[in-house]
Amino acid sequence: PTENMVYSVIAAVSKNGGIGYKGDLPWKIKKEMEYFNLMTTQVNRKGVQNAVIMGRCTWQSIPDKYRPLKGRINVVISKTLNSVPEGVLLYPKLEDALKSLYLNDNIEKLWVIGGSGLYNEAVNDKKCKKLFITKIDQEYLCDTFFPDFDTKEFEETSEANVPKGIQEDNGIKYEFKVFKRL
Ligand code: FOL
Repeated sequence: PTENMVYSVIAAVSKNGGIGYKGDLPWKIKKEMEYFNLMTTQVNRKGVQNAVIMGRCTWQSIPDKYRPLKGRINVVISKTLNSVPEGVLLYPKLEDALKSLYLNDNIEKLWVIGGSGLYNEAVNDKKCKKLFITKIDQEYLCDTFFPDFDTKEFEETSEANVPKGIQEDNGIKYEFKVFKRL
């Protein structure tokens, strides 16, 4: 069982390495958000869903109208939150969540969707096999950043359903990258 305990990271990162500012995304890129929605939602089997695993601040950053993220099992990692809406799972630690989610045959893929604390755990965890990183070709004022990771541990790869080349939405250029752990 433990050999199937794998998961991926998905993040959008600015040129200066940022992922957030004052509890929000530093940018508004509709098509990029649609990519996040598609990648985290789509499954290969019927009757299953993916899980999106996030820290407390990321949970609280999702607009009310989109929260919990639909069509996905929402999992919040927090030692301080007391309650989450019905159907949302709450665990004190990432490892606790992973152990329990892997036992559930109705869950297909596990996605860590932020923020910096969970991203940092994930890039240093051998069970995290892939990083889906959107590189946004602009600098933004940010107060949270994607962690530095050992580039020698990863190589760029291509992936079905991930568009290649430079993308652009309302004047902002970005590129979808996928890295797999070596
Ligand atoms: N990864 C990528 N590639 N882009 C992101 O914007 C991103 N954001 C987070 C984590 N990984 C990411 C965390 N922040 C929503 C809001 C904030 C957020 C993640 C998701 C959200 O409201 N999502 C809805 C939007 C649907 C839509 O506009 O199409 C969803 O259903 O996914």
